[in-house]
Amino acid sequence: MKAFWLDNNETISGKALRNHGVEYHSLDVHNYQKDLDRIKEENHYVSQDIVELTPVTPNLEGILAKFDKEHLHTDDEVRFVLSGEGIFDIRTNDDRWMRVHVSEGDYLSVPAHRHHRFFVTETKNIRCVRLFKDNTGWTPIYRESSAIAST
Ligand code: LAC
Ligand code: NI
Repeated sequence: MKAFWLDNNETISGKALRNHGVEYHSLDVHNYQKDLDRIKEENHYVSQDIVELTPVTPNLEGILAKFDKEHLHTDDEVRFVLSGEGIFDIRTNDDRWMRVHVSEGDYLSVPAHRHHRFFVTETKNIRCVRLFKDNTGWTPIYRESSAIAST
């Protein structure tokens, strides 16, 4: 994990991420289920699946075009990266952007109702475990001003 402020490039530690409400851990990709089970119990996450994006994912560009617009969810956005890498931009409560590069072993939870956006890197490859609090679906709510407030 490597995180920094988009407005001044200063580094953000895992502890600082947590202070801004973004849970971060480093877990073993070869032995993670016990840790995830504990996290699920503590945070009332009840379901788990795996999501993967690769250069041959059907409609990859269409999918990425949804993720890279600033949006929020009514559930936490929980991702544990099994392989590949990605970039999360996450707003603080006072609207600063934190840029978080995640790769193998990184566990990240963007709190519910927090604006964020997501990009893949040049490799266009990421495989993640997702955790959810309920099974009602995963619908992004786009920020109205997203088109003009993207920086
Ligand atoms: C999502 C991410 C990628 O909504 O922000 O699934
Ligand atoms: Ni999202």
